[in-house]
Amino acid sequence: MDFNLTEEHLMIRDAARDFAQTELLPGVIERDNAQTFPDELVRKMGELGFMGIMVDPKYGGSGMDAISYVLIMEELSKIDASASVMVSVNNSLVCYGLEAFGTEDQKQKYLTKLATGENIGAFCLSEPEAGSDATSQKTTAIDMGDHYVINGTKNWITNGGRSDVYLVIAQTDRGKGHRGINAFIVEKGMPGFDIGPKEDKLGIRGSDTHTLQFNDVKVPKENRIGEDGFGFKFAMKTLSGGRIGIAAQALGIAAGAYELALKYSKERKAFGTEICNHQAIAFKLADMYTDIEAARLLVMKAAWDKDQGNNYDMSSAMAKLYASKVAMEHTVEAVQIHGGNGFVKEYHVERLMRDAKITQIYEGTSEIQKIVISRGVIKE
Ligand code: COS
Repeated sequence: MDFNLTEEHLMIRDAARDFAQTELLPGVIERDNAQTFPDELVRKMGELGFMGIMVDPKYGGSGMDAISYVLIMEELSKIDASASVMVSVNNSLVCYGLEAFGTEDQKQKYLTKLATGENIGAFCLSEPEAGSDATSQKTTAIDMGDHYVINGTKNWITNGGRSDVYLVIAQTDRGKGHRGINAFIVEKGMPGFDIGPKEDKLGIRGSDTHTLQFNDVKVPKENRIGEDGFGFKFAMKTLSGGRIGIAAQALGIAAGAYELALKYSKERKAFGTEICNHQAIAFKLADMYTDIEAARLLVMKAAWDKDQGNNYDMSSAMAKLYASKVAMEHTVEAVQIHGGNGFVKEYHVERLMRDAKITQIYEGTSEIQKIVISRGVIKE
C-alpha cells in the first residue's frame, strides 16, 4: 500500500490549485451574489482539460484517472463549488455516461465536444415527484418507430440553461417498472424542449440550475443510450461515479473552510493571544483536520476502486455520505471560529457553509447513500 501521490498527480493537483487561486478566487463572491458563472471561465477549464478529465484522448479527453479527477475536484471546490459542480456533472454524469454506454456514433457526435468543454452537458433524472424514488419517472418517452416523443418535467438540473447536450431519463413502458425506463440524448433547441427560469438557491449560487419542460419533443431512435429498458441501470451506474465527484466536492468545501479557519485562528487575537492557542479553538482544529483526512481517504479509496475496475457502488456512497457530513459540520465550525467575521461574505466561510448543504442532497441524499451501503453490507 502506498499513500503517496505520484509526481504526475502532484502536478495535476498543483495546476488545479493554481487555477482556483488565480482564476476562480477573484470574483467568487460577486458570482455568488449575482448567480452567474462566465462562459470564459468554463472555456478556460476546458483548455486545462478539466471538462473531460477521464475521457479517452481519442474523444478529445485528458485520459487521466479517477484519482486525478478527485484531486482536481477538491482543489476547485476549496474556492468555488459552483465551478466544481459544473465540472463534476460534465465529467462523471455526462461524459462518463456517453463513453461507457454510448454508441461510437454518439461518442463521435457528442462526447468529442463535451470532453473539450466546447459543449456542456446536463443529466436529467430528478422530477417534481421522482428524486430519491428514481424509478417513479413521470416523464414519458413513447416509441413511435424511428423516433421517441418525450413529454414531462425535470427539476433542479445543473447546467440546465447553458448546456448543449442533455441526457434525459424517461419512462417508455410503465408496465415494466424500472425495466421500462430509457435514457436519451436531447439537444438544446429541439422543438418542444423549453428551459424554465433559473432557481434562486441557498448555495452553489454560481451554478446554473433550471427546471426543464418537454412538450412532444421528437428524439431520433439513434439518440437512445443502450438497449431498450437500460435507462434506470444507466442512471444508477452513472450516479455511482457522480457520487465520487460530489464526495470530492464536499471534501474540498470542508478543506477550504478548514484552511481559512486555521489561518484566521493564527492571526486573530483574544485574551492576549492568537485564538488558536485557546483549547476551545485548538480542539475544533484537531477535529476538523482528523475528519477531513478521514474523508479524503474514503474519497481516494472510491476513486482507486474505479481506477482498478472494482465495483465502487459502496465506496462511492460511503465517501459521499461521510465527506458531505464533514463538509456540513466543519463549515459551521469554520464560521464559528471566525466569530462575527464568519457571518460576513468577504471572509468566504459563510458561502462554503451554504455550499456544503447541497452535497448531502444531490446525486442521492445521505439517506439514499445509507440505503446503498446497508443493502451492500447485508448482501456481503
Ligand atoms: N448499478 C447497476 N444497477 C443497479 C444499481 C447500480 N448501482 N443500483 C440498482 N441497480 C439495478 C438493480 O439491480 C435493479 O435491477 P434488477 O431488477 O434487474 O436486478 C434495478 O436497478 C432497480 O434497483 P432497486 O430495486 O434497488 O431500486 P429501488 O427502487 O429500490 O431504488 C435506489 C434503489 C434507492 C438506490 C435508487 O432509486 C437511487 O439511487 N435513488 C436515488 C437517485 C438519485 O441519486 N437521485 C438524485 C438525482 S441526480 S441529482
